[in-house]
Amino acid sequence: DGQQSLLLSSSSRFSPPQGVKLSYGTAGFRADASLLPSTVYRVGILAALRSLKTGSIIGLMITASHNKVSDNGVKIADPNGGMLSQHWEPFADALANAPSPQHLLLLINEFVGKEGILMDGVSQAEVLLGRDTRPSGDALLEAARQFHGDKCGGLGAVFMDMLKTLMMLLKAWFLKYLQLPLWLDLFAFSHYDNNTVGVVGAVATDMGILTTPQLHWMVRARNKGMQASEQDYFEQLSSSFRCLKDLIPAEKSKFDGLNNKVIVDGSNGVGGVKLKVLGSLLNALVIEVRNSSEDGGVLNDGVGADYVQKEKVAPHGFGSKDAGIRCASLDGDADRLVYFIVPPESSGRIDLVDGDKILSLFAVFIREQLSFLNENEGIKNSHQARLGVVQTAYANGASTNYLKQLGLEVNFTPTGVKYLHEKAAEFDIGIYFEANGHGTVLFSESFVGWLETRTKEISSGSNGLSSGSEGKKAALRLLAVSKLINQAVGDALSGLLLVEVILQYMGWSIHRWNELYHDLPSRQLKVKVADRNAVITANAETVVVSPPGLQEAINAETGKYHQGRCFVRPSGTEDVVRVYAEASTQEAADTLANSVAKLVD
Ligand code: 16G
Ligand code: ZN
Repeated sequence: DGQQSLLLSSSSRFSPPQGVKLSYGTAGFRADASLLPSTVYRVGILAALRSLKTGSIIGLMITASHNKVSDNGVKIADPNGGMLSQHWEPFADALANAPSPQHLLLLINEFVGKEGILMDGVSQAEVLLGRDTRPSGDALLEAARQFHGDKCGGLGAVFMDMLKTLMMLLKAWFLKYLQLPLWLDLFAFSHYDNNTVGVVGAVATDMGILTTPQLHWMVRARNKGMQASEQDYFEQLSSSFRCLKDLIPAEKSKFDGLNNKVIVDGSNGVGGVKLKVLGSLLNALVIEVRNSSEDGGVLNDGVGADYVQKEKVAPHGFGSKDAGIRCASLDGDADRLVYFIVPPESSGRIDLVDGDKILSLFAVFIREQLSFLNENEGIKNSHQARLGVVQTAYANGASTNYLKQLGLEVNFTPTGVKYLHEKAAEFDIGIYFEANGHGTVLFSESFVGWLETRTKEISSGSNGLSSGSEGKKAALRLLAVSKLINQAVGDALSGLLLVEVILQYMGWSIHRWNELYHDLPSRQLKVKVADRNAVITANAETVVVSPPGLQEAINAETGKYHQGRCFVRPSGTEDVVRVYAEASTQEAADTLANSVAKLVD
């Protein structure tokens, strides 16, 4: 009938791709952009439902990070700015793969019932939309918006129509086959009869072109009742950077001209543009951006943090002219950051200063500040902050040794930000980084509250901390770090500012930083297999539990190498099994990786 055809026509504009099984995966849905309109449309529904369920603002980001420019993707930011609750991922998968509009409607209703999502005519879903610079982003954003009203419209017309249709259809089916009118009454059908009264309203606000961490930051800030425009983001980062800069002891800041300049590869994406804005707000640091999206290069093509970290070569636009200068690289959506040093001769190879080393730098600095706090008379009986670091199996073994030797608690989780973030949130200060450059420093609310009280007492002179003492400065510095570094998700822009100000504080060159420890040689390979999910791992992906016998075979190979370490895991973003090997020489790491790759094949 009429309702049915309305529904069919609206969904047929966004029918799911044939023969493709979509999975929410490690970082949302990703695929060739041409396959994604239906997925983004459906994630639009998911975001609205998530907003209703949590009574909070939800983020929807359209990006495929470091993937090639023809790909795109979509992921959700939860109310606290973190990743979508893992408990909703199966629903996301089911939605994306629903073969027909009828299936889609049934799924939604079943889920709404199961989750007890309130559709009371009062609650309103609110979703912030962001996208990176990919050419497909604009059209995909429109697909997401189909379910929401725009800011002025208030109620999402299509969302409303769709739900109305959905309810009608279901009502008919349920009455006919299942005789469940009571259950349906829970959804207060009468409200749907009038177009002007919505049982559900969904408002989507387009925040424009953003880095992924900017959108996560905004969602978090909005839900905390704070100012959350892009300008607020820049203000908060730049003012906390200035605060940290002003707290550098005079005797420590011994700089030559080179040391206040960093050259940044923007991966031909969104990060470079934003970094230019941020840089213009800072006096104490010169940021030269190359490979910004407006420079005309192809996104992630021979540029960007993923390329630099995996290939260990300089990105396009960098060469021996940059030898000795501090260089950094962002990925396509600016949630990853690595540093590197270009060698004097154009050998191509670079010295990579990866996520593990960024973590180590942060750990050294924060540990020092905590020891200043603890040494200080005035706060003897107070909070002993728990500092923890979180890594994955990809962390270079030398970094783990270094951190342990500093006396730090090192924890391991599977690959993927959601796992690391969750673990880091257990500490007063939790630092997490993946070797690939994604990471941040999380401060517990109670510790931030404690720092706030302390620093206020300090400024009113009412406690034992003498003004100008190292204890006071340490408290102020940690508070500034908690404002500078993104609390929602790893953020290359805030990470870069923190690295820069710590280097200035330490008076360290990038070379000095790089000497904290020496990476063990490593090799990564990928193996195409019939079914990558046949490989099942445990212990933060360090052990294969299935297929049987594989781990024993890997152990036997690894045992042949001095300082050998090796693991395999199915990729969450590509249809491959990944192999990682480490050993005392590059040649040994290469051979180990190759022989284990054969075992997997
Ligand atoms: C995604 C993850 C990243 C992880 C990578 C692993 C997020 C936001 N990103 O990019 O953390 O390192 O996937 O990819 O979670 P893989 O499973 O293909 O090795
Ligand atoms: Zn990314």
